[in-house]
Amino acid sequence: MLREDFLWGGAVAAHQIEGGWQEGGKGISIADVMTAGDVNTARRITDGVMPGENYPNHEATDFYHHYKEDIALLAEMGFKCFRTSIAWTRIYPNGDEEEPNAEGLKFYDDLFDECKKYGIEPVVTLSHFEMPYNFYKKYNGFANRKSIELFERYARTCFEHFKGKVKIWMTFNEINNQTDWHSDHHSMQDSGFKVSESENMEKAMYQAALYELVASARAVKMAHEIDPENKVGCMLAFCPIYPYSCNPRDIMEATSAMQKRYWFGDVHARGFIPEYIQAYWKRMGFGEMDITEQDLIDLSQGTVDYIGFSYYMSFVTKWKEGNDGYIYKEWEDLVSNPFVEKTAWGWAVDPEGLRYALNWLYDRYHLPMFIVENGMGAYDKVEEDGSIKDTYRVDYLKKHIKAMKAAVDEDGVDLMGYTPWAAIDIVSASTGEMDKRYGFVHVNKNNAGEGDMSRSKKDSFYWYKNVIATNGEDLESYAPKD
Ligand code: BGP
Repeated sequence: MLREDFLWGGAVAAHQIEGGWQEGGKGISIADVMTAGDVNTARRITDGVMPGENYPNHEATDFYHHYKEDIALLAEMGFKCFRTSIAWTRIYPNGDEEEPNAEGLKFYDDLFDECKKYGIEPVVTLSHFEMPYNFYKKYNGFANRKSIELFERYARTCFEHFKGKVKIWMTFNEINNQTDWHSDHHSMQDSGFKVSESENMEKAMYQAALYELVASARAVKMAHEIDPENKVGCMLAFCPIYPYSCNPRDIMEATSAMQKRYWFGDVHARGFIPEYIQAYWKRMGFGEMDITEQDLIDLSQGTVDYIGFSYYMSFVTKWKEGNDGYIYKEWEDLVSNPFVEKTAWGWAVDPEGLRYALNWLYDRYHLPMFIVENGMGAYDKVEEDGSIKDTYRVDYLKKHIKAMKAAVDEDGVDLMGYTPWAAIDIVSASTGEMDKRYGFVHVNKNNAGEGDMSRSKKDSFYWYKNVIATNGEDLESYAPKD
């Protein structure tokens, strides 16, 4: 059985939902300079906002103006919590002002008050792929030690200002995506710098991640000092990396790959830099990393209260002849899993992998677990009567909820909550599309930007409403339609 106080909800992120990119004194963020892509076309990062380009996050789904209507819909589904992020650029438009922007703070005050009105607990990420563009331009983001101080300032403002309103926090969204350091996409989203501009790209990624982990630890410590009620988690993109076969070489290849992708979690939760990753840096001849005695103290004192993670898919890796050092390059070393199906965007659908993830993480950290993202991007069809029969979405979520319940009931995992991605349709982070949909609530807007932004309930809305009402016991029925 899931806990009585299980946090059922849904997740979104500021840049993918809010729009209002120039309202309320907001500054330009990294997401504001990312163009639209699609399943075959990568998003581009332009040098500032350029005329004639299509930037889907500028308007997104206009939650900035629709939030009351949207929160009412989530309340109707029975949400216990709502995961969103604060856009750093609404609070510190350029990332380095001395004083915060009062209008930005007010927007989130109003939003969190609206949630509270319905008894919905806000679950808030401080940094979800939306660092100030100026933070990149002027400081080179987390490639610069100065970033720690700037992030601390922002985090302190949030913890102090929203004290009492927000108690469940996360620092950096999917901090470990930058394991894929071969392009600027993840380094810009996760760390606010272009890894391609560095002399040694891999070393630069690790150094930025270290500064970020120190900034996170300082924020965790600060959150506890400001309000002992605060619970702060990390947020890992968890894609288990399976060995392709029982060939011992494949097993070791997968072990090494898991270390590269999850050392971030070890630092967050255990408070020290694991030996295996230090040994790897040495082996790669990176030389001294910039990490001080004080940083190490901060890491040990700022360990997280729970493990937040996203789960969409699993990966598989296979040893290649000659790779005796088990060097893992994510963009070259993954192979397809013949046992699982894939979404239209090629993401492996593997519910059992969620049970594996919960076991792996819980065994390692013995901290409460929180699944803060899980879902399937799909093309939805609006029928003539306006309904959306998204049985594939229900099917995906049902299988994953079963797997998560097995981890709790049969494996003893302590699970706090589940916030599928996404509560409402939003702009996709990887492709910038609207038509890669995840929501229980449909938003009438397509990839071309056409549509009146009206909201409507998909069939999954009624299904999820019943799941929440029965605390996950009934995964078959749908609540009565209105
Ligand atoms: C995670 C991000 C989200 C979200 C989700 C789905 O990586 O934390 O921001 O977007 O994945 O990915 P996408 O939107 O690319 O389909």
